[in-house]
Amino acid sequence: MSSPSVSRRNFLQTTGLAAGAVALSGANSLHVAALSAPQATPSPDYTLRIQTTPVEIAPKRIVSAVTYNGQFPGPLLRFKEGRPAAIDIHNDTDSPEQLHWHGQHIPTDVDGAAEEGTPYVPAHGMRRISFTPSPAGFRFYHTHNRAGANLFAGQYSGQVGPVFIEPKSSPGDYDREVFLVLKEFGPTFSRGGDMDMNFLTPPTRVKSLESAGESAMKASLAKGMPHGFEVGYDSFTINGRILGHGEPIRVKQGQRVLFHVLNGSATEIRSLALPGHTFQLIALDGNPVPNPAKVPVLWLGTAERISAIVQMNHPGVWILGDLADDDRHHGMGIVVEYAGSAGKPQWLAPPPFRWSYARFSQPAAAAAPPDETIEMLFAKDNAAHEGFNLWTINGVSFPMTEGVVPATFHLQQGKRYRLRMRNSSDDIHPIHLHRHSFELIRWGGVPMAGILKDVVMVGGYQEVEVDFLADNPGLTLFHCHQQLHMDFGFMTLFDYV
Ligand SMILES: [Cu+2]
Repeated sequence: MSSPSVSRRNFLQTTGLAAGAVALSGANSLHVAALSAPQATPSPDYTLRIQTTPVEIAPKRIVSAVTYNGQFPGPLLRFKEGRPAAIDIHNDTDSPEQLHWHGQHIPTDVDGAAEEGTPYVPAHGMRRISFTPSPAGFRFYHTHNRAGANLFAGQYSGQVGPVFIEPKSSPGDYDREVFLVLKEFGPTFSRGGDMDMNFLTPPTRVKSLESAGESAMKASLAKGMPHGFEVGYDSFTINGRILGHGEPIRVKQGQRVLFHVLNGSATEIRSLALPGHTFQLIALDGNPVPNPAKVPVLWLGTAERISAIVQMNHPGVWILGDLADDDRHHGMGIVVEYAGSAGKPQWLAPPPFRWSYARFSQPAAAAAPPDETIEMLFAKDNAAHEGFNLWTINGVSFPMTEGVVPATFHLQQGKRYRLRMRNSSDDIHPIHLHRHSFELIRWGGVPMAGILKDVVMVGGYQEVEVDFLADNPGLTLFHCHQQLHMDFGFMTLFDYV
């Protein structure tokens, strides 16, 4: 996506052709044709090619990355809700790959997670996959390989691309759509030094979780352990370009611009503000929220998406950028330029603001009781695995095998489950459930309803409750989306019994 603005594509002709061919040939002749000419398959809706390519993030600043189709971000894939689609995934690299369709309710053989049993796309091989895209909204695709200590692998590289599944009917109260993918490059390991990530509301913590986490950390440091590894970056980009080196978003006064923002980071939580403007947030993780509300700042954990409309009513040349000065100075921003305005792009820090999903919830929410509640305690064992923090759910670290292991939690189809997640670490964890969406029930002590997501930030020493309906049988992966956390134990599996 060299330009942040993307026009609609017409990709429907291929599926139409395939359906026509079946109707004309009849069952018997189709069977014979399939046996005698297996190469005569219809063309796919999309072809993705995983390859190592140079990515120019600014003039003469080129990084080598594993990309989709030689570009970063990967191409925007538009699907129609409920219309089957076929995608050819070619892997031109030397390593088997997994392509995960994040946020979609699809079967395990195409979801793109080895832990669920999805076949790999072999090195120098290909897989054609077919599924019916669902649910409608802003989704994305990314690699699901474990990176471990390899900062060229997994989501540290360039394997991230946006997906938009068009709803059967669209409200469409906007003039144009702009997709933004936030992503860092140039990762390096560092030791500890937690960044200040105190932006969630309420700032209070659950005492018992805090004392458990703090005493575990103290005991580890007292034994002479260093802080576990963290990851930092030298380059920050929106749509693959460092601030000031990509095409500006050119707007006109009075326009309503719908931004679809994806945090494509492997590890970082990101923020975004546009001086003099507010965001009317209409969807979280692609799902319309019950209460579209105006906010001055967007916050997104890894893999979270926000769709928000900005009324362009403050002419000038502005930086739409991250609140962290250092990250913005190193590129995390994009210029918004009004027609008729000129000059150096301006940044103004927004007033202090705390993030809460509650703003977008149904008021006076009271969730129906679930059929069953599953308790989960998240904990960190500082630097316990070769200098990396080891993560546990209920005391168990997920094995680092990238294969199928027995599931820990067993579901019955049709039941509604509540996950009560308790975080005894000071890190914020963007928690992701595959192949299902969940509803936020309680977050930081506040009850809520009507917000459907597939990633939720669980604050340091906080508790979060979400409900989901077990309606998509098969192995289902649950993990923290922070690559360093998921790679070092922070995963578990559900199955259906
Ligand atoms: Cu985490």
